[in-house]
Amino acid sequence: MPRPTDVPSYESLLARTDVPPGSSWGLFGADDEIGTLNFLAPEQRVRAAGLVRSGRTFSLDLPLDAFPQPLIPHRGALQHSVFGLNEFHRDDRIDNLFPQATSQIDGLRHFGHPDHGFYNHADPQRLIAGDPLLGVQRFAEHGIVGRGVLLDVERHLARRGEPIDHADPQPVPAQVLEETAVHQGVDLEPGDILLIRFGWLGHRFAQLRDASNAGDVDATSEAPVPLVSVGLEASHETAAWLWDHRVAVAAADNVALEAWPATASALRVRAELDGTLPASSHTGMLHRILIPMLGLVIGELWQLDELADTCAAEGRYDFMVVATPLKLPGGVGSPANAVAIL
Ligand code: UVW
Repeated sequence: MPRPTDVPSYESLLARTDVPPGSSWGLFGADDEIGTLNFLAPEQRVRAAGLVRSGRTFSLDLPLDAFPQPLIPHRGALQHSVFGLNEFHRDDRIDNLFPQATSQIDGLRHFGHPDHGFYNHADPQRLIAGDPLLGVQRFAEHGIVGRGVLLDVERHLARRGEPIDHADPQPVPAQVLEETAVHQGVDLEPGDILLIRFGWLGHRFAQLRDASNAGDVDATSEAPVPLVSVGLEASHETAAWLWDHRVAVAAADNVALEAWPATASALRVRAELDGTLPASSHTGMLHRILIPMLGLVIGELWQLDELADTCAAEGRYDFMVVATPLKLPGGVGSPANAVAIL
Protein backbone atom coordinates (compact mmCIF):
# COMPACT_ATOMS: atom_id res chain seq x y z
CA MET A 1 0.00 0.00 0.00
CA PRO A 2 1.58 3.36 -0.97
CA ARG A 3 2.08 5.90 1.79
CA PRO A 4 -0.17 8.96 1.28
CA THR A 5 2.92 11.04 0.50
CA ASP A 6 3.93 8.61 -2.27
CA VAL A 7 0.59 8.84 -4.07
CA PRO A 8 0.73 10.93 -7.28
CA SER A 9 -0.73 14.42 -7.38
CA TYR A 10 -4.05 15.11 -9.10
CA GLU A 11 -2.15 16.68 -11.98
CA SER A 12 -0.21 13.43 -12.41
CA LEU A 13 -3.45 11.44 -12.29
CA LEU A 14 -4.75 13.53 -15.21
CA ALA A 15 -1.66 12.50 -17.22
CA ARG A 16 -2.12 8.74 -16.63
CA THR A 17 -2.33 6.55 -19.70
CA ASP A 18 -2.49 3.10 -18.06
CA VAL A 19 -5.99 3.73 -16.69
CA PRO A 20 -8.56 6.47 -17.34
CA PRO A 21 -6.85 9.86 -16.95
CA GLY A 22 -7.78 11.56 -13.70
CA SER A 23 -8.38 8.26 -11.95
CA SER A 24 -6.75 6.68 -8.92
CA TRP A 25 -7.51 3.19 -10.21
CA GLY A 26 -4.94 0.58 -9.28
CA LEU A 27 -2.99 2.83 -6.90
CA PHE A 28 -4.38 1.02 -3.85
CA GLY A 29 -4.36 -2.41 -5.54
CA ALA A 30 -6.16 -3.99 -8.47
CA ASP A 31 -8.95 -5.26 -6.20
CA ASP A 32 -9.30 -2.20 -4.00
CA GLU A 33 -12.87 -1.31 -3.00
CA ILE A 34 -12.37 1.47 -0.43
CA GLY A 35 -10.60 4.23 -2.38
CA THR A 36 -9.48 7.15 -0.25
CA LEU A 37 -10.25 5.28 2.98
CA ASN A 38 -6.81 3.79 2.32
CA PHE A 39 -5.43 7.14 3.54
CA LEU A 40 -6.93 6.33 6.93
CA ALA A 41 -4.51 3.88 8.51
CA PRO A 42 -3.73 2.89 12.14
CA GLU A 43 -1.28 5.78 12.46
CA GLN A 44 -4.07 8.31 11.75
CA ARG A 45 -6.43 6.59 14.23
CA VAL A 46 -3.86 6.78 17.01
CA ARG A 47 -3.31 10.45 16.25
CA ALA A 48 -7.08 11.05 16.30
CA ALA A 49 -7.51 9.36 19.68
CA GLY A 50 -4.93 11.77 21.07
CA LEU A 51 -7.18 14.70 20.16
CA VAL A 52 -9.87 13.70 22.67
CA ARG A 53 -9.72 16.08 25.65
CA SER A 54 -13.12 16.55 27.32
CA GLY A 55 -14.77 13.42 25.92
CA ARG A 56 -17.79 15.51 24.84
CA THR A 57 -19.63 13.88 21.94
CA PHE A 58 -21.60 15.38 19.06
CA SER A 59 -23.91 13.20 16.99
CA LEU A 60 -23.51 14.24 13.38
CA ASP A 61 -26.68 12.49 12.20
CA LEU A 62 -30.15 13.86 11.67
CA PRO A 63 -33.00 11.71 12.95
CA LEU A 64 -33.94 9.03 10.41
CA ASP A 65 -37.36 10.66 10.02
CA ALA A 66 -36.02 14.21 9.64
CA PHE A 67 -37.70 14.75 6.27
CA PRO A 68 -41.35 13.55 6.38
CA GLN A 69 -41.65 15.11 2.91
CA PRO A 70 -38.74 13.52 1.03
CA LEU A 71 -35.87 15.82 0.18
CA ILE A 72 -35.23 13.84 -2.99
CA PRO A 73 -38.52 12.59 -4.47
CA HIS A 74 -37.30 9.05 -5.23
CA ARG A 75 -36.19 8.59 -1.60
CA GLY A 76 -39.46 8.35 0.27
CA ALA A 77 -40.12 8.70 3.99
CA LEU A 78 -39.56 5.65 6.14
CA GLN A 79 -42.43 3.90 7.87
CA HIS A 80 -41.69 2.78 11.39
CA SER A 81 -43.97 0.44 13.27
CA VAL A 82 -43.66 -0.89 16.78
CA PHE A 83 -45.34 -4.14 17.76
CA GLY A 84 -45.30 -6.51 20.69
CA LEU A 85 -45.59 -10.28 21.12
CA ASN A 86 -47.29 -9.61 24.44
CA GLU A 87 -48.04 -6.59 26.62
CA PHE A 88 -44.53 -6.65 28.16
CA HIS A 89 -42.56 -6.76 24.91
CA ARG A 90 -41.82 -4.40 22.04
CA ASP A 91 -40.12 -4.90 18.71
CA ASP A 92 -39.94 -2.70 15.67
CA ARG A 93 -39.94 -2.77 11.93
CA ILE A 94 -38.89 -0.20 9.35
CA ASP A 95 -40.28 -0.18 5.83
CA ASN A 96 -39.38 2.11 2.99
CA LEU A 97 -35.95 2.90 4.41
CA PHE A 98 -33.85 4.77 1.86
CA PRO A 99 -30.34 4.72 3.35
CA GLN A 100 -29.49 8.02 1.67
CA ALA A 101 -32.63 9.91 2.72
CA THR A 102 -30.96 11.76 5.61
CA SER A 103 -27.38 11.99 6.97
CA GLN A 104 -25.53 9.55 4.78
CA ILE A 105 -22.35 8.12 3.34
CA ASP A 106 -22.21 7.39 -0.38
CA GLY A 107 -20.65 4.04 -1.23
CA LEU A 108 -18.38 3.71 -4.26
CA ARG A 109 -21.05 2.01 -6.37
CA HIS A 110 -23.29 5.10 -6.12
CA PHE A 111 -21.91 6.77 -9.26
CA GLY A 112 -19.98 5.60 -12.31
CA HIS A 113 -18.32 7.85 -14.85
CA PRO A 114 -20.24 7.74 -18.15
CA ASP A 115 -17.03 7.54 -20.21
CA HIS A 116 -14.97 5.27 -17.97
CA GLY A 117 -17.23 3.23 -15.71
CA PHE A 118 -17.17 2.45 -12.01
CA TYR A 119 -14.29 2.77 -9.54
CA ASN A 120 -11.31 0.54 -10.21
CA HIS A 121 -12.86 -1.20 -13.25
CA ALA A 122 -15.76 -2.63 -11.19
CA ASP A 123 -18.03 -4.70 -13.44
CA PRO A 124 -21.38 -2.84 -13.61
CA GLN A 125 -23.20 -6.19 -14.03
CA ARG A 126 -22.13 -7.02 -10.50
CA LEU A 127 -23.43 -3.84 -8.89
CA ILE A 128 -26.66 -5.46 -7.80
CA ALA A 129 -28.21 -6.59 -4.52
CA GLY A 130 -26.59 -9.77 -3.26
CA ASP A 131 -23.16 -9.06 -4.77
CA PRO A 132 -20.80 -7.38 -2.30
CA LEU A 133 -18.58 -5.73 -4.93
CA LEU A 134 -17.91 -2.07 -4.07
CA GLY A 135 -20.59 -2.15 -1.38
CA VAL A 136 -20.75 0.23 1.54
CA GLN A 137 -19.99 -2.67 3.91
CA ARG A 138 -16.37 -2.37 2.80
CA PHE A 139 -16.20 0.98 4.62
CA ALA A 140 -17.60 -0.63 7.76
CA GLU A 141 -15.04 -3.42 7.53
CA HIS A 142 -12.16 -0.92 7.24
CA GLY A 143 -13.64 1.45 9.82
CA ILE A 144 -14.10 5.18 9.51
CA VAL A 145 -12.19 6.37 12.55
CA GLY A 146 -9.81 9.28 12.31
CA ARG A 147 -9.01 12.94 12.74
CA GLY A 148 -11.95 15.14 11.85
CA VAL A 149 -11.39 18.70 10.69
CA LEU A 150 -14.25 21.17 10.47
CA LEU A 151 -14.13 23.94 7.90
CA ASP A 152 -16.91 26.36 8.79
CA VAL A 153 -17.38 28.04 5.43
CA GLU A 154 -20.61 29.78 6.40
CA ARG A 155 -19.04 31.47 9.43
CA HIS A 156 -15.90 32.38 7.51
CA LEU A 157 -17.79 34.00 4.63
CA ALA A 158 -20.15 35.84 7.01
CA ARG A 159 -17.19 37.13 9.01
CA ARG A 160 -15.56 38.55 5.93
CA GLY A 161 -18.77 40.31 4.94
CA GLU A 162 -19.83 37.96 2.13
CA PRO A 163 -22.55 35.81 3.72
CA ILE A 164 -23.92 32.90 1.73
CA ASP A 165 -27.15 33.78 -0.05
CA HIS A 166 -29.00 30.49 0.38
CA ALA A 167 -31.76 31.64 -1.97
CA ASP A 168 -29.30 32.07 -4.84
CA PRO A 169 -26.05 30.46 -3.77
CA GLN A 170 -22.74 30.59 -5.62
CA PRO A 171 -20.72 27.36 -5.86
CA VAL A 172 -17.86 27.42 -3.36
CA PRO A 173 -14.39 27.07 -4.94
CA ALA A 174 -11.50 25.21 -3.30
CA GLN A 175 -9.78 28.53 -2.64
CA VAL A 176 -12.49 29.33 -0.07
CA LEU A 177 -11.80 26.03 1.71
CA GLU A 178 -8.12 26.95 1.82
CA GLU A 179 -8.88 30.44 3.17
CA THR A 180 -11.24 29.02 5.79
CA ALA A 181 -8.55 26.61 7.01
CA VAL A 182 -5.98 29.42 7.17
CA HIS A 183 -8.39 31.72 8.98
CA GLN A 184 -9.27 29.00 11.50
CA GLY A 185 -5.59 28.16 11.96
CA VAL A 186 -6.01 24.49 11.12
CA ASP A 187 -3.88 22.39 8.74
CA LEU A 188 -5.21 19.42 6.87
CA GLU A 189 -3.28 16.18 7.28
CA PRO A 190 -3.35 13.05 5.08
CA GLY A 191 -6.23 10.78 6.01
CA ASP A 192 -8.40 13.50 7.54
CA ILE A 193 -12.18 13.26 7.70
CA LEU A 194 -13.11 16.67 6.37
CA LEU A 195 -16.38 18.20 7.56
CA ILE A 196 -17.55 21.23 5.60
CA ARG A 197 -20.27 23.40 7.09
CA PHE A 198 -22.25 25.55 4.70
CA GLY A 199 -25.13 26.21 7.13
CA TRP A 200 -27.49 24.65 4.60
CA LEU A 201 -29.47 22.35 6.89
CA GLY A 202 -30.46 25.21 9.19
CA HIS A 203 -31.58 27.19 6.17
CA ARG A 204 -33.53 24.24 4.74
CA PHE A 205 -35.38 23.47 7.96
CA ALA A 206 -36.34 27.17 8.30
CA GLN A 207 -37.54 27.15 4.69
CA LEU A 208 -39.65 24.01 5.32
CA ARG A 209 -41.11 25.53 8.51
CA ASP A 210 -42.09 28.70 6.63
CA ALA A 211 -43.72 26.69 3.85
CA SER A 212 -45.59 24.60 6.39
CA ASN A 213 -46.83 27.70 8.25
CA ALA A 214 -48.01 29.13 4.95
CA GLY A 215 -49.91 25.88 4.29
CA ASP A 216 -47.78 25.04 1.22
CA VAL A 217 -46.70 21.61 2.47
CA ASP A 218 -48.81 18.60 3.25
CA ALA A 219 -47.85 15.06 4.07
CA THR A 220 -48.28 13.90 0.49
CA SER A 221 -46.35 16.58 -1.36
CA GLU A 222 -43.20 15.11 -2.86
CA ALA A 223 -40.95 18.15 -3.31
CA PRO A 224 -42.56 20.85 -1.17
CA VAL A 225 -39.86 23.45 -1.69
CA PRO A 226 -37.50 23.47 -4.70
CA LEU A 227 -34.15 21.94 -3.82
CA VAL A 228 -31.33 24.47 -4.18
CA SER A 229 -28.17 24.05 -2.19
CA VAL A 230 -24.89 25.82 -1.70
CA GLY A 231 -21.95 23.44 -2.06
CA LEU A 232 -18.57 22.80 -3.60
CA GLU A 233 -17.87 24.04 -7.09
CA ALA A 234 -17.98 21.18 -9.60
CA SER A 235 -14.50 21.51 -11.11
CA HIS A 236 -11.17 19.77 -11.45
CA GLU A 237 -9.74 22.37 -9.05
CA THR A 238 -12.06 21.13 -6.31
CA ALA A 239 -11.15 17.50 -7.04
CA ALA A 240 -7.45 18.42 -7.03
CA TRP A 241 -7.72 20.18 -3.67
CA LEU A 242 -9.43 17.21 -2.02
CA TRP A 243 -7.10 14.64 -3.58
CA ASP A 244 -3.87 16.58 -3.03
CA HIS A 245 -4.73 16.98 0.66
CA ARG A 246 -5.24 13.19 0.81
CA VAL A 247 -8.69 13.68 2.30
CA ALA A 248 -10.08 10.26 3.29
CA VAL A 249 -13.71 11.36 3.70
CA ALA A 250 -15.35 14.64 2.65
CA ALA A 251 -18.71 15.27 4.30
CA ALA A 252 -20.92 18.36 4.43
CA ASP A 253 -24.20 19.62 5.85
CA ASN A 254 -25.78 20.01 2.44
CA VAL A 255 -27.60 17.72 0.07
CA ALA A 256 -24.84 16.66 -2.32
CA LEU A 257 -21.50 18.00 -0.94
CA GLU A 258 -21.30 19.92 -4.22
CA ALA A 259 -23.65 22.73 -5.24
CA TRP A 260 -27.10 21.56 -6.32
CA PRO A 261 -28.43 21.57 -8.98
CA ALA A 262 -25.22 21.22 -10.97
CA THR A 263 -26.33 23.69 -13.64
CA ALA A 264 -23.40 26.09 -13.08
CA SER A 265 -20.88 23.30 -13.69
CA ALA A 266 -18.58 23.29 -16.73
CA LEU A 267 -17.75 19.58 -16.28
CA ARG A 268 -18.83 17.57 -19.29
CA VAL A 269 -18.50 13.94 -20.32
CA ARG A 270 -17.93 12.67 -23.85
CA ALA A 271 -21.02 10.43 -23.79
CA GLU A 272 -23.27 13.43 -23.30
CA LEU A 273 -21.40 15.61 -25.80
CA ASP A 274 -21.73 12.99 -28.55
CA GLY A 275 -25.35 12.29 -27.65
CA THR A 276 -24.97 8.62 -26.58
CA LEU A 277 -26.13 9.54 -23.07
CA PRO A 278 -28.99 11.99 -22.63
CA ALA A 279 -28.36 14.99 -20.39
CA SER A 280 -29.90 14.60 -16.96
CA SER A 281 -29.78 16.04 -13.45
CA HIS A 282 -26.38 14.29 -13.17
CA THR A 283 -24.92 16.36 -16.01
CA GLY A 284 -21.93 18.32 -14.73
CA MET A 285 -21.89 16.67 -11.32
CA LEU A 286 -18.64 16.54 -9.37
CA HIS A 287 -19.86 13.18 -8.04
CA ARG A 288 -18.78 11.71 -11.38
CA ILE A 289 -15.18 12.58 -10.63
CA LEU A 290 -15.00 12.18 -6.88
CA ILE A 291 -16.68 8.79 -6.52
CA PRO A 292 -15.76 6.67 -9.54
CA MET A 293 -12.51 8.31 -10.62
CA LEU A 294 -10.90 9.04 -7.25
CA GLY A 295 -12.74 6.62 -4.98
CA LEU A 296 -13.45 9.48 -2.58
CA VAL A 297 -15.78 8.68 0.30
CA ILE A 298 -18.50 11.32 0.49
CA GLY A 299 -20.91 12.26 3.28
CA GLU A 300 -24.01 14.41 2.89
CA LEU A 301 -26.61 16.00 5.16
CA TRP A 302 -24.34 15.71 8.20
CA GLN A 303 -25.51 17.84 11.10
CA LEU A 304 -22.62 20.13 12.01
CA ASP A 305 -24.18 23.19 13.69
CA GLU A 306 -23.67 22.29 17.34
CA LEU A 307 -20.17 21.03 16.68
CA ALA A 308 -19.38 24.25 14.79
CA ASP A 309 -20.65 26.42 17.66
CA THR A 310 -18.37 24.57 20.06
CA CYS A 311 -15.39 24.73 17.70
CA ALA A 312 -15.89 28.49 17.30
CA ALA A 313 -16.20 28.98 21.07
CA GLU A 314 -13.12 26.90 21.83
CA GLY A 315 -11.08 27.98 18.82
CA ARG A 316 -10.21 24.40 17.91
CA TYR A 317 -11.26 22.69 14.73
CA ASP A 318 -9.84 19.17 14.97
CA PHE A 319 -11.16 16.21 16.96
CA MET A 320 -11.84 12.52 16.64
CA VAL A 321 -14.57 11.23 14.32
CA VAL A 322 -16.08 7.75 14.28
CA ALA A 323 -18.63 6.75 11.63
CA THR A 324 -20.09 3.28 11.31
CA PRO A 325 -21.91 2.70 8.02
CA LEU A 326 -24.27 -0.26 7.85
CA LYS A 327 -22.74 -3.63 7.06
CA LEU A 328 -25.11 -4.03 4.15
CA PRO A 329 -23.32 -6.21 1.59
CA GLY A 330 -23.54 -4.47 -1.75
CA GLY A 331 -25.13 -1.39 -0.17
CA VAL A 332 -25.01 1.75 -2.31
CA GLY A 333 -25.14 4.11 0.65
CA SER A 334 -25.74 4.12 4.36
CA PRO A 335 -26.85 6.31 7.21
CA ALA A 336 -23.68 7.95 8.46
CA ASN A 337 -23.92 6.95 12.14
CA ALA A 338 -21.20 9.49 12.79
CA VAL A 339 -20.01 11.10 15.99
CA ALA A 340 -17.35 13.70 16.75
CA ILE A 341 -15.50 13.41 20.05
CA LEU A 342 -13.77 16.44 21.50
C1 UVW B 1 -28.16 14.06 -4.91
O1 UVW B 1 -29.02 13.32 -5.34
C2 UVW B 1 -28.39 15.52 -4.96
O2 UVW B 1 -27.00 13.60 -4.36
P1 UVW B 1 -26.82 12.10 -3.79
O3 UVW B 1 -27.42 11.12 -4.77
O4 UVW B 1 -25.37 11.87 -3.61
O5 UVW B 1 -27.56 12.05 -2.46
